[in-house]
Amino acid sequence: MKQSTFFVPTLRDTPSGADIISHQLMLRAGMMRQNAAGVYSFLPLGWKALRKVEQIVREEMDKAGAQEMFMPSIQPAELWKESGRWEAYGEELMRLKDRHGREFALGPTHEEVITSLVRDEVRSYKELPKMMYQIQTKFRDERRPRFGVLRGREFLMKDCYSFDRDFEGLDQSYMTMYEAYNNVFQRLHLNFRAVKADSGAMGGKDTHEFMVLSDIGEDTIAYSDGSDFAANIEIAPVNTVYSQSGEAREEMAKVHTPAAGSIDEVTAFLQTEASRCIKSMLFDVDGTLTLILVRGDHDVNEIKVKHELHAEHVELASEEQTKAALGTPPGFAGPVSISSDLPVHADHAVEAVVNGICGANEQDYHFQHVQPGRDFTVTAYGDFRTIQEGDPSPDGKGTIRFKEGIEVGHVFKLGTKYSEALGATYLNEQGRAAPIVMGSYGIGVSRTLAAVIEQHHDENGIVWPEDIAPFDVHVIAINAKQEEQLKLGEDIYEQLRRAGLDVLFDDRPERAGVKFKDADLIGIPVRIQVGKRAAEGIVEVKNRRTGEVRELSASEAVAELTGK
Ligand code: 9G3
Repeated sequence: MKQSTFFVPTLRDTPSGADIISHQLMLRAGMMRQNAAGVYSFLPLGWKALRKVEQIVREEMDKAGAQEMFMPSIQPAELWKESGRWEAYGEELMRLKDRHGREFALGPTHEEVITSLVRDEVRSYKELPKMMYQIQTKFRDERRPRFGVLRGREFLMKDCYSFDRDFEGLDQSYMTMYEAYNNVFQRLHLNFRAVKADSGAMGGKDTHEFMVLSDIGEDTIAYSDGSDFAANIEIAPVNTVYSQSGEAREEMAKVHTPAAGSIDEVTAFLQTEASRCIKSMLFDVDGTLTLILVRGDHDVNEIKVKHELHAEHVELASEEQTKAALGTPPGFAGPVSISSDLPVHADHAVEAVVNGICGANEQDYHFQHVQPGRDFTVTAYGDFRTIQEGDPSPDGKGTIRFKEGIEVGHVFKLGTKYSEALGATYLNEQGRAAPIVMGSYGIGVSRTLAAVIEQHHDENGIVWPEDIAPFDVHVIAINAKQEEQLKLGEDIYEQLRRAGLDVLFDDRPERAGVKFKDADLIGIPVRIQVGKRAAEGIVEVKNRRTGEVRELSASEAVAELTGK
């Protein structure tokens, strides 16, 4: 490809509104342009890079035995009504009507479509297991699209679905995909972790997210510095064993704490520490008001509340609900002398509190020297708090550290949630109808491309790993107005292309500085610079990552790059 014709509008300056490096560089290197918030065009250079990522994903899916197919983005609302998700999803689900007024969804994912396909076509256990995937545009109407394609409203996803006779089969499919994902992200030279995650609305039990470590990641990973434990902090389990202090237990006493509604205010006012406080928060748990207690230096984890209490819906009660149930604003809520039909669930750390402090369910009052079990009852203890840095790792090895991550992949064991909702059954060996057992596996392909740039750039621009660089070699005629430089550059360009390499040739009559800045932005790993010594047939071979420059004859350079 000659740059005199290539459509690659590079930018000198950082565009406003691009806050992260991958977004900035994808715009500055002329890889993409925004059409609307969260909606992008991939220009030729960006599209080439995107297809290289896609190709690695495709190769690993095919190797894993998945069959590529392609499903529509326009999905009949009926399917989403059958699965119950038409109502469940709000404004994020993009909807449209056809000319006859029929309702459709613009596909954010394809469980409904593929399950209805399999329902209609798969009859017998002999046809299972099956694994199908597609690489397709998804639509999700994010309220605040940002960070370029990292959180867009139209993006490229590889979504794969497995269909098995039973859960052992699903375990096998899941492991196969899990390994394929490791291969994909290793081949993309990404520093990533597979972390235990929350299946959220998808149901099912096992699920892992593949996280690219990055400070701008929106997810937080809790990982151990002494083992390979890693989990999304949303679900990272805490199994710390707490020791009780040996101090003498004193009688509970009410104390006036004027306008001290927060833990910081109470600990400052009473000159005590947060670990002696008991934080009481009222939640609506599937319609039942429930008091959740955690130690003052810990945070309630709502996803854990949902799991521990096997609830579908968990939401912090409103101030009115708290006043009605406990007769006090949230800042002074507590578990002492409350109506017995209000369940109290406490995090394990609360059980070890001695002479604790909690709200007295009265404006401006707390209790001191409170003893769980003696002064209030706990319906049940459980793991309700978010893990913290410094906690012991749940596997007993090492200490927990936090790291931000970009979720580039997510694998789910769906079980029979969709096959039962849509009636996708098969006749088992006893001739009886049984629901197909499913898994679903996603990779954000355009998001992954951005993640590669997040991890592979320097102050001058992108530094592509060899395997996914949009071109193999960048040839530059430094002064294209100089006949022998342009001619030698063209010869090298043609020889490399004939050898099957993907070559970008900068034949533009631009100043050297412009050419080098563009080349650094675009980030092709190997560069051949044809300059002053062209007349002697000598060129410079430059390594974009290390900056190393070597002088070689044109033929040596070509031989080295073509391996001949
Ligand atoms: C929706 C909307 C947004 C969504 C979903 C549905 C995320 C939704 C989860 C998944 C699960 C897996 C197959 C590939 C791997 C991920 N956001 N999810 O289901 F209607 Cl608006 O997409 N799907």
